[in-house]
Amino acid sequence: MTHRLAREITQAEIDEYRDLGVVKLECVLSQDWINLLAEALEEVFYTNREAVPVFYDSTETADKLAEAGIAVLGDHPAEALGKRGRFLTIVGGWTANDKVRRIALESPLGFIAHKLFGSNKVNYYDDQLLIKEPSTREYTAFHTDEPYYHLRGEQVCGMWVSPDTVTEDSGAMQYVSGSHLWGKSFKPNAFVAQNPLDQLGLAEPDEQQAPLPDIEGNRGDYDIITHPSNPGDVIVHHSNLIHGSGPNYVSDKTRRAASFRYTGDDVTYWFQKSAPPQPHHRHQLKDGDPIDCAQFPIVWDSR
Ligand SMILES: O=C(O)CCC(=O)C(=O)O
Repeated sequence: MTHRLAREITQAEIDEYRDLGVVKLECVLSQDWINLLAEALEEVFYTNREAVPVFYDSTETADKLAEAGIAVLGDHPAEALGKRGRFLTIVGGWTANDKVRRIALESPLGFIAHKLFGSNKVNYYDDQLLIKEPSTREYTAFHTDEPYYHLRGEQVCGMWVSPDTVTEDSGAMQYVSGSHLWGKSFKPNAFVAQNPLDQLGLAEPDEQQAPLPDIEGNRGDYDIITHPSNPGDVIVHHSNLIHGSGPNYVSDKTRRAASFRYTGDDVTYWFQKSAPPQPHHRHQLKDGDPIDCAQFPIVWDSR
């Protein structure tokens, strides 16, 4: 297993991350990490799901919301798909699966965060693992990650990695370019619908947060970057950047992905009441504390 990147990160890529809030680093992960990720996702979703701390069947959630009269995101081509696939999500996979843990803590992802942040120290925060099975209708509604985290600071990113070739049709990630610089904090949403969680009674309201605008319904008004990806690519986004994805319209390919979250020097712990509670987040730190502890291990240190 190589702990080095397959190639150097360029200054242009660092600038792109800072200016747009997202950069796709092509061909940076070696095949052994990609294979390990494919095995890890298979294990956590299909053979050992009971072990993970947080599991959502977002297709089931979408159906429940629709029954309750909530407008779930959808479109005609997605509704016309044949046998319906599921949109499944896990949070905290690294606490339950050794392979996810190895990728999170030992792969070159920590080094990538160090390069993009310009940070001397990098901590691992958590992961979200996502599967859109063949013919999955559900969108991932546009959102930012910041309101789901108990953190303050600029140096927080998600690294989206797939062991599959992901096309526009199979749910490639989409990002609202530059939105990390809007200076706003947005309410978290239910992922399959644009409604804020607090409106659905699923999170505490936070008066500092605004509802997200309807980006999906007004796509022409925004600069949306779509990033199809190949195995070996790592797409890094700022935690305040608005992002989402479409259905998996492909009938014979699962779209598997992991989003690994890292933080840099300027980040401290802050309890966030809007964040859905998660059993593996133990809240032993106080607001303003540095986040170094077993829950958020240091993965890069050049101090
Ligand atoms: O894969 C998706 O559809 C969503 C991923 C995401 O929200 C993230 O990486 O933070």
